[in-house]
Amino acid sequence: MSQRKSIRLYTHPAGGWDALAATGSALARQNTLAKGAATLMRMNQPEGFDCPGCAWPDPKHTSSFEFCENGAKAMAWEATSHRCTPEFFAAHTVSELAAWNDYDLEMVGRLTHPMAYDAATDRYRAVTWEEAFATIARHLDGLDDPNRAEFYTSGRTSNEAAFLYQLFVREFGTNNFPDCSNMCHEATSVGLPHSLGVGKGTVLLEDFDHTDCIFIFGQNPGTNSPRMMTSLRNASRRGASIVSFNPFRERALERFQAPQNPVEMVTLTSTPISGHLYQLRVGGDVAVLKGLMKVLIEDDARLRAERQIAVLDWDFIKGHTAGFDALVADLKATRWDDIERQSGLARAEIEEAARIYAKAERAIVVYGMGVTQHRHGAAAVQQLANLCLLRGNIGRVGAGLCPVRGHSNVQGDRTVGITEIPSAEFLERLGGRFGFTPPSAPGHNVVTALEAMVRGDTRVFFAMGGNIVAAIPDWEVTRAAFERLDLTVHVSTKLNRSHLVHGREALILPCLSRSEVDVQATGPQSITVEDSMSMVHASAGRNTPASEHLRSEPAIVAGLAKATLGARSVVDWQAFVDDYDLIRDAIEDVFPIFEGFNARIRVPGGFHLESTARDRIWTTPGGKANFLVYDGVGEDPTPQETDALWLTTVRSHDQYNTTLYSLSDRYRGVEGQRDVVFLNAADMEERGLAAGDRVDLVGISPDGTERAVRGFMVVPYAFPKGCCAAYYPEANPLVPLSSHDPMSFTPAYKAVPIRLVRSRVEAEAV
Ligand SMILES: Nc1nc2c(c(=O)[nH]1)N[C@H]1C(S)=C(S)[C@@H](COP(=O)(O)OP(=O)(O)OC[C@H]3O[C@@H](n4cnc5c(=O)[nH]c(N)nc54)[C@H](O)[C@@H]3O)O[C@H]1N2
Ligand SMILES: Nc1nc2c(c(=O)[nH]1)N[C@H]1C(S)=C(S)[C@@H](COP(=O)(O)OP(=O)(O)OC[C@H]3O[C@@H](n4cnc5c(=O)[nH]c(N)nc54)[C@H](O)[C@@H]3O)O[C@H]1N2
Ligand SMILES: [Mo]
Repeated sequence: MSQRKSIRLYTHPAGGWDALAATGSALARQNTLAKGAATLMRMNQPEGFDCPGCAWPDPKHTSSFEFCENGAKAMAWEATSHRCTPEFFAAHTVSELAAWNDYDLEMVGRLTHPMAYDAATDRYRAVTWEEAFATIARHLDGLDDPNRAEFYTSGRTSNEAAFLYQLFVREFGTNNFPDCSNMCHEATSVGLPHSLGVGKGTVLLEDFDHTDCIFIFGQNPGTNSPRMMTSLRNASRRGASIVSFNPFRERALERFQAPQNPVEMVTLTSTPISGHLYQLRVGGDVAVLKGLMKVLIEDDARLRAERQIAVLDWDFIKGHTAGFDALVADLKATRWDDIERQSGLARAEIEEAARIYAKAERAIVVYGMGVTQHRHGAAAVQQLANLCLLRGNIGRVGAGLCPVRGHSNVQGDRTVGITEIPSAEFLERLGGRFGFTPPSAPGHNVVTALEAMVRGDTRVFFAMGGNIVAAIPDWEVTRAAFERLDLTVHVSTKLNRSHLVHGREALILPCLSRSEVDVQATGPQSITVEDSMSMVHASAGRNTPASEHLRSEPAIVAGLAKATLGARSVVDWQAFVDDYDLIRDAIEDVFPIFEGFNARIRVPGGFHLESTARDRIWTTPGGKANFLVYDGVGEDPTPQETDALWLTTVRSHDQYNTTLYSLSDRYRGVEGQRDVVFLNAADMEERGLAAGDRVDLVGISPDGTERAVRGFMVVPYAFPKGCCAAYYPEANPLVPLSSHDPMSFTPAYKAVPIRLVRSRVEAEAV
């Protein structure tokens, strides 16, 4: 579909009437107006289903309807009346569909039948579930080593499905669990335990009602977790300071008109959100953090000497932490010149921000992909923890560290065992509960799985949800690797790129979505999810399934396990499918933190999974919270070539990861197109570029391989000098697979060195 193109400055606050209008048109596009409205009212209600959008918590899942534009879009996208049927597949070859854009692919609608690729006709054709399972079993059975199969998970999968999935995969014999979280908050899961003993956040939603100050690094709440705007708006109105660090002046960080608030809506007023919005350079976070801490430490020394006033929380530092002296030594050795150059901010700006932080009795530090998706994402997360620890801002009401997770159950999937590096204790409990010996060798994450595929070691790729082919870096090599596989299988709700870049044999298995009723032998089932703040609650859909042929994800895992393992299996798979309570009992047996699981999810709002750091119990080897040193201030901002720019890749307001709700990005003023690059005026002038010019983005290659995306339109934007931005996933071919964090293996999606080269396409008037 072509959509009207334009570029214009957006002058309204975030939210407001435009959000309501956008919701209406999203529902209309999916043809779900009547059903859509009813479905919306059941979302995030005690008896309803969990929003399939982001992982931000709901006010106890007990309150009345909370409007969220992007939640509504996610729901409309699932509850669409469009269908992707066997007739559709019969009418289009896969080669033809491969030329469609991602928006048009998903707009076809919900998948209705299991489909298998037929090489003779280059089409997908309908097959029965039994045929599909038999095909997978044949391939898995034929492997000389179970580690030649990869089992991907995307974070919408429920705890119940994820638990069964990891059980099957481990009984089959591998720990190869590439997971969307490897591209997302892995830097948190891997970096934070060294600091705090836990790899999760330490705040609850109510902490936002008690905090004096919120620092937000590299996260765009107005788009990616819009319900967070309620907390930010309330905090701002209470007088709490909100400070953000982002190369974009994201509109929702500036001001927000609450669609729930009749006065703001009618009077067209709005609430300012971030009193201080610092436009740091791409990759400038560590430099800023070191600058902030340097100021705190220097102010503390000075004020204690002059007036006996402490800026640091000395009781906390002495009683709870280790590594303070090494941190101070490193900060003393860090030069302001380097901090200013790398961060793009003036010393005075960093001092101003540090003093806001120091004045706040209770502070929350929030962060997202702008911090994690870097070559040293995990180490950067540890610097955020340092900042909290200096003032004892962990384990107190109104204070703490708040990583904002992505997919609605990405955190839960990890909690119930989707991990390529399982602990010995977990494996022992799992094996003990079921009576088998799970494999203990570490498996693959997304990057190492792709490397194994590129080497030719992998034969089978199975995906529980997601669209990995579009989400990963370095498309030219990684896509070729998918095409060399013997079998690719995707459990999906919509047609996407991963079905079209496929192995010799390929299957699409259509599953129920969260808003649909899931009826098994003992009646309608509910599933559970864990949000960003470790609250676990039940979710039960009510809509009629998009097709009678759909199966639930737990039923699909069970079908797969029965076909593959047969009588070899020690698990009664059918019993689990008949009654999901039994899956939850098994989860509780393996993970003691789920004690009383079935009873506790029947309480509206669910329950909180305990976090030791929140209670100031440090489960690190030394029993203390650790200050950790980051060597340097971040990567060199001018890699070799003088005309290099740091490219960051971001989400538009109208996409959910690789799913595009439209081709527009309202708050950044871009309509009907996504092949654009945001660039500041000075960088344009230096390169002789004008608005509307077409350029190729060419990667500055670490390995001699040319990586480029072509014909992107230059959009002038107030962006820091030496940096530019383009959309994910269009810019993914530019990210080298080798460019990832050595600790967490997170690809450096937010720092890609590139050059701009004028395209051989004509400029357009804008
Ligand atoms: N509607 C909607 N909701 C979503 C998603 C979606 O795509 N659409 N995706 C879900 C998922 S899986 C995730 S992980 C989250 C993602 O949510 P976010 O973490 O908000 O992800 P991004 O939009 O990729 O980037 C966040 C911000 O980082 C800024 N940024 C870029 N580079 C840097 C940098 O070097 N430093 C700093 N400080 N900032 C930088 C960008 O300008 C952007 O504002 O949202 C989840 N929710
Ligand atoms: N350049 C760049 N690349 C990035 C990022 C970035 O910021 N920049 N962000 C990264 C991040 S944070 C993430 S999380 C990944 C996302 O990677 P993925 O999680 O793999 O991708 P999604 O786009 O969320 O997956 C969309 C597909 O999920 C399927 N789906 C939707 N709902 C369900 C369901 O209920 N069940 C099942 N089985 N399938 C369902 C649909 O078929 C849909 O097409 O991308 C990463 N890639
Ligand atoms: Mo994510």
